[in-house]
Amino acid sequence: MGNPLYDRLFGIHAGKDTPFLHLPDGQTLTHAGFLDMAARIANALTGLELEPGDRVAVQVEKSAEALALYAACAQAGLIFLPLNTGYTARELSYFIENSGASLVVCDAASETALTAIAQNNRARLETLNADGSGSLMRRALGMLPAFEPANRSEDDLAAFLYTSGTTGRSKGAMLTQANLLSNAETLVQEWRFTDRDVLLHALPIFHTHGLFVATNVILASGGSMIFLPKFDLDDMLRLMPQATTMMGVPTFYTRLLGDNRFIRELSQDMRLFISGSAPLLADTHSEFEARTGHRILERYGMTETNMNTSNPYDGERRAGTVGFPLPDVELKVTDPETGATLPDGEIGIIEVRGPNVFQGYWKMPEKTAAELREDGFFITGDLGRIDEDGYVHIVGRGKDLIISGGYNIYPKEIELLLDEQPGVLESAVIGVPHPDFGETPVGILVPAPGQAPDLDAIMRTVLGSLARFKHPRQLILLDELPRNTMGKVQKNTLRETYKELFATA
Ligand code: MCA
Ligand code: AMP
Repeated sequence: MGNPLYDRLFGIHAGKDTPFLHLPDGQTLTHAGFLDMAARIANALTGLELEPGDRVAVQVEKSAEALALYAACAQAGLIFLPLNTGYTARELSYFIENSGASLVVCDAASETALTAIAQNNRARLETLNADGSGSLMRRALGMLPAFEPANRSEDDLAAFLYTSGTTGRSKGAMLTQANLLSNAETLVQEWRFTDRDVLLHALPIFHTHGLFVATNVILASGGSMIFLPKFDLDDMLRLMPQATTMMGVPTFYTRLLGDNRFIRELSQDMRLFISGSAPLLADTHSEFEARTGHRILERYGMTETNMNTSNPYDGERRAGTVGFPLPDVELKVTDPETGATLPDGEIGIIEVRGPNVFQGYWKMPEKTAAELREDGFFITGDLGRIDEDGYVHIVGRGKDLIISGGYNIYPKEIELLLDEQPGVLESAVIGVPHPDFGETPVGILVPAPGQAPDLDAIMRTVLGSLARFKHPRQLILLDELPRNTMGKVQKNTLRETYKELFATA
């Protein structure tokens, strides 16, 4: 039967001594060397009695070994569940429990905090550190560098990615091998990737963008990556002349443009800059073109769907739009009330269908039914329109979501925590414009009658409970929240009131 994901992304490189990862220490790992590492890890995983279909929850720093763990899971038929390194133990506990993970892999620094959580959920725990050390690699190094891939079909699950929900509970998006493969292979074609490409990779590898878009495209095309632990301006400027392509969130582009050392010559050997995960301002697009001569190619995707649309490689890359639906992806704009398809030009909710669309949320049939129609269309919650030339414009969000530096934050999750704090009657969390992160959350608190909530103490609680990127940059006390006649909080009014809060930050 085979294992399409392994065979088409990884196995195709067996025996190749061509570079795959250019690492921060100056070393280069070849495709063959990477596959050896992956096979050893796959042997270690099966040695831990994991079986195809088991979930492996992974919260580790970005490294070659971390990526090889992803390959090993594909090879052994395990479901890979990457987790943001910023998540606190409180957040992780939910993911481990909800997914029913059989194995937790974490940095040694989190071992103490996570051991009890793993034990409570009858999961094993292994460590993997940023430098490749830890118990998992100790096991792997004693193993053979060969592993017969587990038999899997394209319909088998390959990964769970948790996405926050409007109710505050995260949902595990179930992605099959076919979801990942179809998108990777389409993007290679659309963006003309070849084995000569060198991708400047500074994104985290626990999200769709850095893992499935960037890494899978390079795997499918046979190119290589300059694999940086994180976005660092000095590294980006130093290494760009060695790259041919870059993928980033808009913050990457605004930070590059904000530095005078980012001069045209640095990008003269680059053939393509791609942006996504959050709206790229048309101003950033034109400023980037003026500085470098390159027109950034913007595309649009989601955790549940991988990539949906892209501006064209050859045709006009239109600033402020996300381009056209990808081949095999159907996209329509519908009336939020009735679900009826709207004529081009009208604003409504974007819905998508295609081989890229996920299978539903793990163990959440009601939430799946609410967002994934029986006919296969996924209701994205993004507001958009299709212009007269077929370009898709995202004009806003029908869902209450804040995107900060490419990370999604659901206000409800923060509100639930704020509402529990002493002296707080209720709260509303809104996103306001931020020059570096695009948007940032601000918490508005209404004191309970006669109470004066201690904002510093509340911030300390937030600090220990939620990942850093979710922290409201400011807490504000207000006597009451603006409401409409139905009693619904008017977040638009609040956003308008506080839109200048970080205007010059
Ligand atoms: C880090 N911090 C953040 C963020 N990142 N706060 C808010 N929003 C963020 N995105 C915290 C840090 O912990 C730090 O805390 C402080 O803010 C400032 O850190 P700084 O050094 O400025 O940040 P950084 O480490 O340079 O990171 C910024 C970043 C990074 C480079 C924009 O967040 C990033 O790589 N974002 C990419 C996210 C991504 O891959 N999204 C794709 C999702 P302290 O103040 O305590 O020091 S996938 C997706 O959306 C779909 C599928 C799609 O279409 O792609
Ligand atoms: P996530 O749940 O992290 O996968 O984030 C997906 C969301 O990011 C989408 O539903 C959009 O709201 C947003 N998004 C992704 N790419 C773009 C883009 N190019 N322009 C505007 N919003 C985007």
